[in-house]
Amino acid sequence: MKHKVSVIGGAGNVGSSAVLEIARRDIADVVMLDLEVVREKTMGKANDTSQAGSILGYSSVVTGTSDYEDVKDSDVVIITAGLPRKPGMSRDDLLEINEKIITEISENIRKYAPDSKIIIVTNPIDAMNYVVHKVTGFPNERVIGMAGELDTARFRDFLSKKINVSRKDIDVTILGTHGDQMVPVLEASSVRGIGISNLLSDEEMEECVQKTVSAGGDLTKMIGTSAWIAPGVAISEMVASILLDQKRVFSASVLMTGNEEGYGGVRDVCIGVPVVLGKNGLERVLPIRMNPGTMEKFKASVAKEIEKRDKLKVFKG
Ligand code: TXD
Repeated sequence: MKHKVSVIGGAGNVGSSAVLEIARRDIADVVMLDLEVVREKTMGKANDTSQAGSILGYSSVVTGTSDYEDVKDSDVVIITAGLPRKPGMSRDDLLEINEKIITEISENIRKYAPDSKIIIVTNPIDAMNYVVHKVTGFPNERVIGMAGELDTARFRDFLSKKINVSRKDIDVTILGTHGDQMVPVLEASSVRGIGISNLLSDEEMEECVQKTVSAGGDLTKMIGTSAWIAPGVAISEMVASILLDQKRVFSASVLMTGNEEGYGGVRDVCIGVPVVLGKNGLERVLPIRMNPGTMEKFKASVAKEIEKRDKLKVFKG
């Protein structure tokens, strides 16, 4: 049976990039949903993606719509709707406006695709993930946030350039909030199992960490809006792992319950941790033995995210 994936905010930059990446893997039919006012544009982008399939040889059916009826029976719903950052803005500047948008979308997903798994991408991602959880009431396994996969991709890129080895052979994990207080875990970063501290000085590692932390803002300055190519690819990898039950490991944002091993009992906040994604969505949070310094940074990152969560309408009630 062919799978179905819907992308809410599909006519936007990240949405349409994700749609193309999912379609070209031929793993699902894809529905692009966006606002009524951009319905023509959404349908045009869907046609464009469909026509690319004639050249690339994929048969995924891609449709554009502004009607939630078309989202029915989706296996996975991706949310990329909302405002992106403009140069100089922080991700947190988007909190209030995007909470409204995400609340409305979550209500629609609950109504039209109650059995779907949701990947939330809209910033500030961990807080928006919390909103989706609360509004849909879906179990933890079925609501996952994408940001860590993008951050790890950036970290791997910077490390590969510094060490001068292929990105493919670099493994890293990033914990915490998607933002200035993300926590790249140096003791869990390696080139084919060789810890990066064997290959780089402390200063060089720190330089790669700093570049990773500022990568999103740097790109926003250069492009004039936030990035979409790597985000679209990252989303499609997560979707593939779920639909094909690949059980691949990602840094991703999940609602912590306090029972996950190794994270100091963090609960009722969404935060980035290493996870396994398979047919059930979130299958497992992997434990990680952090150095004391990393644990301190992780706790600071969680504290920062809790401040954000506390500002949400959905939390304050
Ligand atoms: O790693 C990550 N998580 C991120 C997240 C990486 C890159 C971008 N990140 C965030 O994704 C970014 O900060 C934004 O919050 C979202 C979407 O970014 P994008 O660059 O795609 O923004 P666009 O191009 O403005 O697209 C947003 C689309 C646009 O087509 C709007 O019409 C639509 O969202 N939109 C809606 N669709 C449906 N329903 C509602 N209510 C709605 N409101 C806006």
